[in-house]
Amino acid sequence: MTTSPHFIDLRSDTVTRPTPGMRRAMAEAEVGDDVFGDDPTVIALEQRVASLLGKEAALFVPSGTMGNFLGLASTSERGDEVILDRNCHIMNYEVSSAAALHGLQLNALDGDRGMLTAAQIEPHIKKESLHTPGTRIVAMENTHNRCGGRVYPLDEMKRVSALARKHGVSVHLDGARLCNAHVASGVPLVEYAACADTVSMCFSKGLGAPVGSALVSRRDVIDRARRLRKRLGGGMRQVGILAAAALYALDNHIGRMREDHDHALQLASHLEKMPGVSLTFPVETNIVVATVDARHWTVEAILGALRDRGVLAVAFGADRIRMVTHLDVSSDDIERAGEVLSSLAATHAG
Ligand code: TLP
Repeated sequence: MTTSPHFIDLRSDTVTRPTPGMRRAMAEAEVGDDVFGDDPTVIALEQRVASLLGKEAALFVPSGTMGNFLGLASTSERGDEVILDRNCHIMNYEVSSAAALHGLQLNALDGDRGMLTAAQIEPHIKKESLHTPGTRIVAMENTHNRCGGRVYPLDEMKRVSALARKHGVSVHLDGARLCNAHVASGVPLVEYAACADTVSMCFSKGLGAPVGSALVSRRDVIDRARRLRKRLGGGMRQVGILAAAALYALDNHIGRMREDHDHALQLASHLEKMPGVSLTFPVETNIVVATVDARHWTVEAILGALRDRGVLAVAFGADRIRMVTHLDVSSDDIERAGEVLSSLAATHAG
């Protein structure tokens, strides 16, 4: 679907278009063939992200999906088991890549709004035996997309990490929106990253770059991931043009996420006032998920009514809608979206 500029596009924070400053940085980027290892802008980005997260090395990859896959595949063997939350992105939206491409068994547990605790995980950790797969990885997601952009409490992440280390299990962090977590909680990125062996972080979500994610880890893991990336056809050539956008985003777009979080709270306060609509989760960052009561609305009807009034959102399960704020949504847009929600509420009152 092509969206005309007058739409307020809350479908995802992936929809942002590069700003003029970002486009300039891309146009001016020094580039080289990154498969030969000679793209200076990619090298600068990888060093920057590694140091931002306090790890030895990083790898620029085309997507968060590939970052997650490489994080898992580079720290496991076929037939190993991964423990994760049932609602996480890896379980729900990555086309079973871990199973289909690397033969991993995913053991999904029911987290509390997306959060698994160490106490909950421990009884599920298996030692490899004649009969059982070995648990090789525990995966966490921060912020948690399906659970409304929830921030993983750092203390629990530390406990999960300590448990995993005790059992010789690796930890993967899907940090597609880790910067949102950092801005909302004030926890330094390095502290989150210290809880994990591999971290995937996206530039193409709240950070506002058009493409790209990074996987960060130890040098030997990243060397392995680089080879697997090539196998998947993800070795890119003069990709410094995209790395420049990511560097620009890291320089300019982290602090401003506060605005997105405020905007999400404003949207939530309007949604709460709508008859037959309730917030599914408290809003902590830039994602708002609301449950639609079938006695008042269908998800299709509410999305259609919003679209007719210039606001785009997405279905998020049978009875839920999701709105995501980002840098292409201004305070004026939020005000207008609020008016649209209020007018829909008035139409449906009583
Ligand atoms: N999430 C997308 C959709 O796939 C649902 C979105 O619109 O939110 N981890 C998390 C937590 C994500 O939310 C996403 C994308 C990814 C990984 C995958 O990133 P991409 O789309 O770059 O492969």
